[in-house]
Amino acid sequence: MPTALITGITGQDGSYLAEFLLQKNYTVVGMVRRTSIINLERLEPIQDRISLVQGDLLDEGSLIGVLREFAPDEVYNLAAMSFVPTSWQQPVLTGEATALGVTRMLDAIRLVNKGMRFYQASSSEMFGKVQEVPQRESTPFYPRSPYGVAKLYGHWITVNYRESYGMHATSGILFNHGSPRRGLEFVERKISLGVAAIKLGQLDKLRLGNMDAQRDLGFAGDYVQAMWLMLQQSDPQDFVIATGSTHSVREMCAVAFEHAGLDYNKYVVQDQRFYRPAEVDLLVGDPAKAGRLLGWEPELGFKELMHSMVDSDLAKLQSGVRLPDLQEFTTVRF
Ligand code: NAP
Ligand code: F7E
Repeated sequence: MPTALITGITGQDGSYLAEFLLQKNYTVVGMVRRTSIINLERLEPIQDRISLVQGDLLDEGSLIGVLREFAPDEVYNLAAMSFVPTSWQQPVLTGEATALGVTRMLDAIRLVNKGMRFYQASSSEMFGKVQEVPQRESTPFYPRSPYGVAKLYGHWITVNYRESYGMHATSGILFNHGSPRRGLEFVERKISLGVAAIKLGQLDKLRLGNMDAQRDLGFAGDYVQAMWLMLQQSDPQDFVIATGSTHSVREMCAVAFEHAGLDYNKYVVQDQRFYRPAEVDLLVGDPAKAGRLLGWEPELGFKELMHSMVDSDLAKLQSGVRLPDLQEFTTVRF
């Protein structure tokens, strides 16, 4: 059975991808960085079926060691500093992990065994100030944050290693995707958790930034399947993965609050602290190439996703699961 190495396995996508590959009978190895508190919450249901190994995208020697020890057939590079606002506060760290980290992994593969297949988690943030609507594989890039710039470097170095060394290296340009496992700071999760907390009388107001921004939002569980499909192609190519529809942050609020029987106008407060130095106003992808060549299409729709996230957060809060102090969570700028 093939072996897959997943960097970023402790993150949202890493946990869904690990589950998906286990179902396909892969041996799954996850690379985790050293932290003072062990953070394997998303992996709890599958922890005894995967191997975890320490490594960090900032340290090429650790990557070479992991590749030598486990000899994976496929490497999924999902690790990154992935939160856009932090990329303005820590632009150099973002460049080290999200940009140069990709080169470190590609170069480690080149040195150990360039026959390993490589997936790079690229992002619709590379389109930034969009040059075309909808965005497709041929749309010119115009990133609007240090994160977007770092991802663009990761994208081009993946293309470059493919063309320079004949490696099976693929860049998946994924549009926003969430789930009940989404980090609390990303807008759709901040909304679902806020709705649940307000419904249960644990929070008065939800503080948000720009509610006019529009995003093409799908379900992470659907998107990890596209990652795997890309690595099964005989010819490595880049793909846009998206739903093809877009929704404003205001619409996300309307759908989520309404699901809990609430009117968002009474609870949402716009707060300048959550606005960004440069915004990405509109993202909407064209997944036609993925449909045609991979046979991929998303299953869970926007409303169903928002509803499932609200239901999950209601259940978590009702069962007494400890989440960060809610007032702090909605006012600290992240
Ligand atoms: P996430 O939940 O933030 O997970 C990021 C992962 O990267 C975590 O496991 C984190 O480890 C790890 N990581 C960060 N820095 C690292 C380093 N220096 N060395 C090793 N591991 C490191 O992100 P996600 O939503 O699952 O996204 C997965 C990937 O897809 C990311 O590259 C993201 O930029 C990209 N992407 C995401 C979306 C989306 O909408 N979700 C869309 C397009 C692209 P810790 O647990 O230790 O922090
Ligand atoms: O913001 C607006 C904000 O932080 C979405 C990452 O997974 O997807 C994600 O990046 C929009 C922006 O995601 C708040 O201004 C309003 O326009 O949820 P987000 P993102 O920046 O689109 C891409 C594809 C990735 O690759 C990234 O890794 O929502 N917004 N009010 C807010 N956003 C946040 N976070 N918090 C607010 O209060």
